[in-house]
Amino acid sequence: MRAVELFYDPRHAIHNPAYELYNGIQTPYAECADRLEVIAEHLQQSGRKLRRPRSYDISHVRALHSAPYINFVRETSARLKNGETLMPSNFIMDTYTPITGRTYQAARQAVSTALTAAHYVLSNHDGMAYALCRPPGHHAAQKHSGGYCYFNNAAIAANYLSGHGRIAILDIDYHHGNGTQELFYDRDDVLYVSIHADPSLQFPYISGFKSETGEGRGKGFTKNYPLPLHTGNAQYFRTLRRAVQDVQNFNPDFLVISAGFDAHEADPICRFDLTTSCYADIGSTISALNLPTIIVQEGGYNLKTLGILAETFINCLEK
Ligand code: Q9C
Ligand code: ZN
Repeated sequence: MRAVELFYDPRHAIHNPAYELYNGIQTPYAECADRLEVIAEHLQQSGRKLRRPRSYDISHVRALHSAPYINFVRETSARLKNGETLMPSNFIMDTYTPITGRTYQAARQAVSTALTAAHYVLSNHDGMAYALCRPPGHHAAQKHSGGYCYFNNAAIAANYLSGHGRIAILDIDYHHGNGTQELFYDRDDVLYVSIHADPSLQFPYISGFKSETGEGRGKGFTKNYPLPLHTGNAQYFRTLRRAVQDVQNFNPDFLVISAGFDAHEADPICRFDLTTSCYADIGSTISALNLPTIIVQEGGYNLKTLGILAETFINCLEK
């Protein structure tokens, strides 16, 4: 049995925008602080210890995100008063990713949580570490962001680990991780494999098609598995087996999982039909790869099911 260390920073809750815009109408913010709170509480109640992450300096963020984009998030946060929300029109590609006075700080802490998990597996090769990150990250690209994300936690952790070996990123969030794909598109030392909803119908719309396979040295090191709406356990699991085969063929030294729970049937903003048992199978399949692995929290929006999904997934990772 390989234990999963959990890293969690309660200060994620300082980023809590009041609304997102959907077709121009203000709707409650789906990527709310309670998402991580219900996961953390559930895991603690089932007897698990949550460890505090350490802080990392800005150089890790600068390694992947452009200075103008980082400055935009920092300066915008700095000039907003408590309770003020700005729906940015520059640098942010949608109306789901507002900035508040505390967004920059929370986004930096989420990066630190992912880096702490990466640091843990560097010194514990048999171990696994789960970064309970919020805000999520996989839609954050070099020069802009969107989809509730600001800095790309998983990509920054992967880039840090890439100083120590070959990295495979497996993204099981319902949405394509356009930011992660873009950041490693021309690299052959970081494989990006994603299973997600057909982007011609679902966010982020612009990427995640099968034809996108990388460029230059990175050709062949991006793999996309778009699936139709209402994909169920059987089709998902068949696809997961293929994705895992890609990971094995690459022969990585470290594995980074971008873990969204939004492909579950009860997710309020997504449209796959996976049941809870599918997350058990995903956990077991990842565990069987037997690699030093970090899990980075991405999406998942049903407050009633998130706790049990995280617990199920972690239990099977440990088997
Ligand atoms: N009102 C992540 O899962 N679309 N981001 C919202 C529903 C945006 C998802 C539309 C989806 C972004 C990390
Ligand atoms: Zn998602």
